[in-house]
Amino acid sequence: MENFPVVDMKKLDGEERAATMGLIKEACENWGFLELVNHGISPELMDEVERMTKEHYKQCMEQRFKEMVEKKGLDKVESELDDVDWESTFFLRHLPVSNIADIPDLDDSYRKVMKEFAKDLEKLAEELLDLLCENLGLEKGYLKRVFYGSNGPTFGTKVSNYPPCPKPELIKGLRAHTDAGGIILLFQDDKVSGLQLLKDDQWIDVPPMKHSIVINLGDQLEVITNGKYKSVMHRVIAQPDGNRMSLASFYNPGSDALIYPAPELVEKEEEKNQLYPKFVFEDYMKLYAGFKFQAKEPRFEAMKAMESTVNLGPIATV
Ligand SMILES: O=C(O)CCC(=O)C(=O)O
Ligand SMILES: [Fe+2]
Repeated sequence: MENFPVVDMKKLDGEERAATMGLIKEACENWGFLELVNHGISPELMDEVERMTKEHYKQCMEQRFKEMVEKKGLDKVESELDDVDWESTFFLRHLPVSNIADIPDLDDSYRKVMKEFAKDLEKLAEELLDLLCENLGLEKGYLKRVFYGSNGPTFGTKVSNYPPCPKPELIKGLRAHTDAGGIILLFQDDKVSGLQLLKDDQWIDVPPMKHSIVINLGDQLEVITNGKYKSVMHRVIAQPDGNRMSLASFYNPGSDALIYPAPELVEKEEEKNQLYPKFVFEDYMKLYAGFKFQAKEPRFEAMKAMESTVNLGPIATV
């Protein structure tokens, strides 16, 4: 089997640039996932983020998780559950407006480190969008502009812990889904594994690797690239031993951004019979909220049906 694509971003600066761009292209076309090393985010900062996230879990989240498990009887289930995930999470929003100051239980040093980490991730996300543009033959800045809408992109981090699970065959850490948004940057535990992606009908482990950032593509990039790149199903398997930490940062379009296939990527003969819809991102998110753990195709179909009843084009004045 082919190896999971690992991209050394340092090579983008030297004579291996073309080969590295080729690797990114291949990963986007065939995996929807890739793992970045030498991505420019300092290993010391990542170590701080990890240390503080694990400490915060112990101090503020673990007890709450155990009480939830007890209350719902999750440790005693006898058959597979498809409506619950074995995870403990909280969400930090960075853009358009940060909510870090409003999240209870975070100490000031953790807030400061997370802000710094988010700034670096935002920069990396935008750099990656331009690499994608280059590979797709789109003008530099195209994806960033599409995501901008009128208030800039939406960007946030889901901080998760997947505690040891006594029944991993019956409860998933996180059920299979594709991500709704744009580009996702994941800082995952380097010791406890669990993330898997679906490739050619097989679940494949995303290998833990110290100080790497795992990238995957969301539904919006599938629409904008007219299916040249696809969002890929993934899930987290809970482990019987060890607590897995992950920080998934979602760089998404702004709520009023208009999403549709880039005209350069639509073949002439496809124009009448477009595969993908045109919609406002927040409408997609409203739909996704209820159907996250289902296939994306019906979501695209529902947006198409909406498109035929709403005119998203310029308003005719004559
Ligand atoms: O925790 C992970 O590794 C993945 C999380 C994820 O896929 C998500 O939150 O959408
Ligand atoms: Fe996801």
